[in-house]
Amino acid sequence: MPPTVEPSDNLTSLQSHILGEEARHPNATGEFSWIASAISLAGKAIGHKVRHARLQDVLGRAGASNVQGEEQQKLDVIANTILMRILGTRASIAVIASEEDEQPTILRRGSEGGKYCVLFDPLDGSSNLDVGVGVGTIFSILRNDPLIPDAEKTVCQRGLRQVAAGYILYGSSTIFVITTGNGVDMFVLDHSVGSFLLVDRGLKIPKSGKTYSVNEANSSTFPDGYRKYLEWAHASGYSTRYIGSMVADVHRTLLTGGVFMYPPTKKNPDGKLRLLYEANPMAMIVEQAGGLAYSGDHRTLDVEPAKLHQRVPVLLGSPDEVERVRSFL
Ligand code: AHM
Ligand code: MG
Repeated sequence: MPPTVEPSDNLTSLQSHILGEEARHPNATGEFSWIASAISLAGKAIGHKVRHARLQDVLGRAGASNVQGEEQQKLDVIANTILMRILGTRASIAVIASEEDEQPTILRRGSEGGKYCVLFDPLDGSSNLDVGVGVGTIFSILRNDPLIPDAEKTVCQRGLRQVAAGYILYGSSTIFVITTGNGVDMFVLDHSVGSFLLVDRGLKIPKSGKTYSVNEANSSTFPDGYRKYLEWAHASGYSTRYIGSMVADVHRTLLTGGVFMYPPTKKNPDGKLRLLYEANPMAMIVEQAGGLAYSGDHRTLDVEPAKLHQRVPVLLGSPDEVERVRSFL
């Protein structure tokens, strides 16, 4: 008897899903799906490196610091190179900007067909790599404004203007989460077929959830309101979960509810996380899933960026829980 394909078998790949979405827009050129396929290919290549890190001796420090004074891991550099190389081949990308590079890279001008800017953190949470904890790639896609000659100014757009955003989590499975402004879809890498396959469409974050995720060791230097919230959460039967890897912490919050935060601290008075390639893409995903995301008093997606590596405080998650934290601030 020939093998059967059950209706429940998952056969929708990321590629076909994006092509299908594009086909619904009469003016779509297919360029966006080329970018999504580049990011998915880079995700597979980076995921492979992450899984084999211990075997291939690519764990540990690269011996250099990035522009933000943070020590680069060998895999930060490898992941950055993989993304740069693969995205560099896509004809519609004008500018790419990475957490690891001081300045954005101009690939081509608007007059040469450059329509999009891609911003990314190639390997977020990389200090966790040596101990086998989940890490991730975060990306944000913006339209290129051909009238702005300066690359840094071109990428300094408010999060509301993102065309798409997402992350890849290299955890116990490799998970690709993306939004193009029409809900949030989740894919899992099936190594046997080599594709990210659709596992959830129109993902919704739970409205509430009794979990908070924050580096509580910094709490003595948090602004008062956060400390009061934590006291309230302790007294109200909340649990704490903190991996210290934003992609993994946000992914858990998205699926099971609760709140994730990186408040201002004495060491990082503006917060630690970067607006353009960490806070904004995560805020778009969380909002598209029905959650909320704030940076200080402002909705994160409303913050006007002043520079590429700008940091902002982050508070995101289930709507009820984010509002609760805000009521203390
Ligand atoms: P990175 O981009 O240098 O990896 O730093 C960002 C990471 C996030 O993944 C995580 O949320 C945060 O730093 C953890 O910081 P801390 O160790 O201060 O709690
Ligand atoms: Mg990061």
